[in-house]
Amino acid sequence: MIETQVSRGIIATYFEKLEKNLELDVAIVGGGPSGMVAAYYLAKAGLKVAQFDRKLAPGGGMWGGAMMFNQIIIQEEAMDIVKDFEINYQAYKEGLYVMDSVESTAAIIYKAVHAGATIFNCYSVEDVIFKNNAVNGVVVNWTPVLRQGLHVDPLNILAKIVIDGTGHDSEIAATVARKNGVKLDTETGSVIGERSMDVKEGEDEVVNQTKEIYPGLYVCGMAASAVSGTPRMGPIFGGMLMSGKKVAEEIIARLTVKP
Ligand code: 48H
Repeated sequence: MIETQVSRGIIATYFEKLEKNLELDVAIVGGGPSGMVAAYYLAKAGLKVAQFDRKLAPGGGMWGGAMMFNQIIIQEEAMDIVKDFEINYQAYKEGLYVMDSVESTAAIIYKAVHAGATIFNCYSVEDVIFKNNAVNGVVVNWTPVLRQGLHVDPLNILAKIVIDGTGHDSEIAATVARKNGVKLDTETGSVIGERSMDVKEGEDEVVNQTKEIYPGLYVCGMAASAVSGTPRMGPIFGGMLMSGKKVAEEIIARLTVKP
């Protein structure tokens, strides 16, 4: 009966997908623009990558543009990435370009999945796997379970590398430091917290601070700004895209065996 086949098709293939992703090269926490861009380049390089986002729709803060005006600004330096994602754009002024935020977000998600990344939406990463003084994977649970405060234990997913792309809260870096009493690679050894707005410095620093901050744990996007205590930059998204590409390139160089 078609009724059973519809259910069976969904259940069987979903569990196949989940099982295939229990051991990853890279687990990306957060499906904002920086994490999604990283997912695309990592998957394109042939790495096994899955992305976990607590919301129903990944895309983070990109859908809404600024104050729900659904346009975003990107600077010249990031336009090669915009072209990789085949997003339509319009030149504005002084090396700045304007894009539709909904098209941009949809394009990044679509390309990441087509390149081979798997997205698990409605998943919250509540902890990491921490062994031998390194991050070795993520601990996941359903977002609705956590929101309801239900006492349900999580599942574990191993990964050679974990990326914290959780945005302003840099949740994973904060959890690693707090739970394990370890020092991160920041000026204070802990999460410093983002500074107030400075567009130029914020954009430069989000890329500079994209790095491995603890063995096995990288930060990108706003999480990199928050961890390192550099300024926010407002609704300009070039830094997010460049941060995502940078973290992917560093990990590809590390995990890909050269012929
Ligand atoms: C699963 C989680 C968890 C968790 C969070 O904030 P984002 O859009 O991320 P970025 O850093 O790629 O982009 C930042 C940009 O959107 C922005 O806010 C800018 C440029 N602000 C500048 C300014 O001045 O304000 O997305 C993060 C994603 C979200 O989708 C969350 O749902 C998800 O991460 N997330 N997913 N487990 N523990 N924590």
